[in-house]
Amino acid sequence: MSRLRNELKWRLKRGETCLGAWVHILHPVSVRNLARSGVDWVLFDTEHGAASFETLDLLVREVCGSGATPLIRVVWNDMNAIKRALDTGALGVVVPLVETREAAENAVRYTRYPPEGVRGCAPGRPASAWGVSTEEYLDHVNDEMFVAVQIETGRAVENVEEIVSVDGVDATFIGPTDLSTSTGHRGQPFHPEVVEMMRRVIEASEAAGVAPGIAYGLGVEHLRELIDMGFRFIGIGSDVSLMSYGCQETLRRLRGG
Ligand code: 3PY
Ligand code: MG
Repeated sequence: MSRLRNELKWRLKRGETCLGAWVHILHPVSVRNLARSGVDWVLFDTEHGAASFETLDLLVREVCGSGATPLIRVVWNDMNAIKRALDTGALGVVVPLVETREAAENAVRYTRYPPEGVRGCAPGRPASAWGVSTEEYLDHVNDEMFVAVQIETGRAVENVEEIVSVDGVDATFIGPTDLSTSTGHRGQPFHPEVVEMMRRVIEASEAAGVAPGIAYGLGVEHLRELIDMGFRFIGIGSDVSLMSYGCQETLRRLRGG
């Protein structure tokens, strides 16, 4: 079996739940430890995050082979943004603000080398990040590629059944902040009307064999509720929030209270 294997993709396909974390601390020691902490995926953010591709080139390889799948959220559903993201060695993308079937089809095409897609071909850097030959990378990467589309507007919810029907879409990934803001509930990411929209996305995704995902929850109890609602591709926090949580919990237990 190739070292280039995307456990996240195959586990979600089997109906499992996969938990991951966002990277804010752009340092190899922090990224390496996060990737080896037991999370199923690690997400670097180039939509709202500060990382440049020069930095990501060094950090993504800390995740390759760790057991966690390295993902990048791209700034936009753009062929060049996706090409540059995947050239770091990331084995999947999270695409923001996908609203139509056509946008989802494009996102998938941008991630695949021809003939399946239109990704420009220069496999040297991503193959080296994984420690495999360019031949091995080319042989496996189209099949191992993971694509999550963010559902975060009313229009996207209206079109969700069409969006999840696109071959190659592995997961939906609700952005509660954008979804609530764009539907008149700014500051209330889990307003009951927003939660109703989330339920529709979960149902449509599962019916199409796509994993329903969500970017974040509001703490451990709430994350448990989100799992019980049916989400299976879930952000449990960031390196920063998890470090704070670990510190606060440890101190609480030692000091009581
Ligand atoms: C959102 O909430 O809109 C996101 O994209 C993830 O935080
Ligand atoms: Mg968003």
